[in-house]
Amino acid sequence: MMEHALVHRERVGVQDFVLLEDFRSEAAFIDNLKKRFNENIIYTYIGNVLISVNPYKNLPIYTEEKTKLYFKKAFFEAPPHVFAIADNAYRSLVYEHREQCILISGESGSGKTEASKKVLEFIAARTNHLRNVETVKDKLLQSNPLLEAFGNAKTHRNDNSSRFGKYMDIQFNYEGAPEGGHILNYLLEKSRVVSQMAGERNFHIFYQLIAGADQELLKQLKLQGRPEAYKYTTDAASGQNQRNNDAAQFRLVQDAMKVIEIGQNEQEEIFQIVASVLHLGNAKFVQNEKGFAEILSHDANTGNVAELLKVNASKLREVLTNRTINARGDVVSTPLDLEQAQYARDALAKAIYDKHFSWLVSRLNASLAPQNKETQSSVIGILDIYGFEIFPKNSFEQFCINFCNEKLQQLFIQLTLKQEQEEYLREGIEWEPVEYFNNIVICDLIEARHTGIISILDDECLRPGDASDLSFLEKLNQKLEPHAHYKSHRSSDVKTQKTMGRDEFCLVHYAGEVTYNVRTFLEKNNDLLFRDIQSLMASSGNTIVASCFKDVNLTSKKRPETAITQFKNSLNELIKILSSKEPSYIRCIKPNDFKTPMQFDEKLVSHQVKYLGLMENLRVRRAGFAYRRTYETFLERYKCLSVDTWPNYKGAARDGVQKLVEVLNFEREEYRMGNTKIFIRFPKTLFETEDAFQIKKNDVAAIIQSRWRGY
Ligand code: AOV
Ligand code: MG
Repeated sequence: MMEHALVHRERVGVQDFVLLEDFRSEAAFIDNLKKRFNENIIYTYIGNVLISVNPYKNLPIYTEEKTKLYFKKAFFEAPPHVFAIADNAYRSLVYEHREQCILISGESGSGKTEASKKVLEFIAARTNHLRNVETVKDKLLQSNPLLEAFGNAKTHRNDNSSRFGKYMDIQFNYEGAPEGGHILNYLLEKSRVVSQMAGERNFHIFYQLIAGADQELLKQLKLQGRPEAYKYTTDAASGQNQRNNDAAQFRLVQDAMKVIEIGQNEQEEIFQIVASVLHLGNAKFVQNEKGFAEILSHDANTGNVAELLKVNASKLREVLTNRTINARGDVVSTPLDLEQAQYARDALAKAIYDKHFSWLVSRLNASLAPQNKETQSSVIGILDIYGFEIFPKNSFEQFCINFCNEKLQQLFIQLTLKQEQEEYLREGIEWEPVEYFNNIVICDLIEARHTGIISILDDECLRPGDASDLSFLEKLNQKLEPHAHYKSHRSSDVKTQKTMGRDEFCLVHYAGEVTYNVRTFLEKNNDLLFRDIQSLMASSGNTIVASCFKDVNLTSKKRPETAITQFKNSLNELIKILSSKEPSYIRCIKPNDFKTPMQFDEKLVSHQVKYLGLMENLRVRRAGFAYRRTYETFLERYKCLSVDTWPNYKGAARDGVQKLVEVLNFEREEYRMGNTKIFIRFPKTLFETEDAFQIKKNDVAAIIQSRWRGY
């Protein structure tokens, strides 16, 4: 016999948070998530927002059979799923011609990248029957392992952590067949190339190449088959298992390159670049009698770099140990001390890797570009970007990442409220305004022209003379101190005074307080590479390296844009793109810090529920009506509850529903009749209706085979 609705609800919770009796209680919210998690149900809705809790184990919910279950289904017709989001977006695009984007957020390790892959896989399956999609689909799917090899790394939080932000458009033709794709990448964490926290690793590709290359390739790249041999990859201990895995992954990367049509020559050049970065890390400086850095002419490491990148070896040694300055027409060369030379070497390694990563993305884009350029394609965009980060010590990178999250939260607020308002308008129902926290004040604090943190930072970077990280902080303190979302050691609040260092400032983000250490802010924002290093690289015989460095205008007097300004501009571009599309949201939650299944840490989850703004989201959704369905759907389910509509009803669905609510004694304040939908204010009303239905159904169970999955 079917489980009674009430018992079922007790065990697996509600499938949409709007159906929680006590929608203001965070405890009830978390309890619902936990119940479901313990039953291996990782997905739950808040209206049309999908909440996903990382199960840290493979669940049988992505099979071909399950995939098909979501073809052409409305949200409530099947249990909540990332496939439902994907199918919904796909249908809106193809049948209603509204461009779509799927925004995936959540902290590191919460399952964003996995979710984005599921969306892509679903779309591949969904369009399988259409003509000529095979090659495009393969390329789209294979773009993931390729980018992950170069842009992901093992961190404490995630063994496969994305260290770059990614926005990918899938382009469809008029038939709804995928015909291409385009990727935008954001801010690769390039500092990882030269150093990693203890226990973390460099980007996967370094280890994959070392473990997976055959003897011939190793010889050609002058590599030893051990990551410990290289300074940039020594840190993370790697057992034999790890090595086998890296080797296997390397073969997948090579396969992916084939699918993407990256030819033999290009592959060679790519691996030469990866290898040259490893050799560069081992470059040895000695101190000469004058106290300056020197590289001995027989230093094999720089020799290898020069050979692999096809640049002049002695010139390379020279630019790594000297800096030429063009002072009013006079070219002066100054020798570097040891520390400066090491800095120059690391800066070069980071620049080569970072630029080559961007090159790889544009190479992918060339391969993913639609064959038929004539027709206008429409797109579904997928955003998988780094989540909010709060570390014990936060620097420039966290500042950029958290700023990005503020912007996306701002977009989320605007769009969810807007969507809600628009639905009310469409349905002819009066909109009831909702109070909510708008984080625009924090966005302004960071990016406002002339007065925001970014502007102050850029001013300090451009100021000649004694500008330093600390003078930057001083300016922040002077200009921002009274701001409600800014704190420093000078704050009037005694507790803040005591806990904050003299080289720190604190921002009260929407997701919580983060204390940033200003040291290295100027250097990272300036992101300077000495000119002579740059021009040497532009002369490289490796065509990828040459193209990466040559577009930098070496003669221009104008300073290039700072790192944060570039980031800000590309973010604002992104927001523009996203605002022009209809959004769907996937909010990912990490259940524990141990990357382990069946552990639900309530405190950890509670923190994420807060900073993802889920309670606020639910409140907005519930401000009006908890439940809404088209008249047809509602009638279809509940028609057996009135003799007027059962067993045969021929009239308009709206009239049928009107008859039903009269029989069911709905009070005036409990519901509204919109243009196409019924809106029910309280879950209780719906549950009573549903329970009445269940009781009735036991009588008529033999007659109706219900498709309902309302809970
Ligand atoms: P992230 O993208 O959100 O972190 P991932 O998507 O890489 O997180 O997920 C981390 C790991 O959790 C994966 O490698 C899987 O082992 C596991 N996982 C995630 N989702 C699922 C799922 N639906 N089913 C089974 N296992 C899953 V970061 O890129 O670090 O912000 O920066
Ligand atoms: Mg990721």
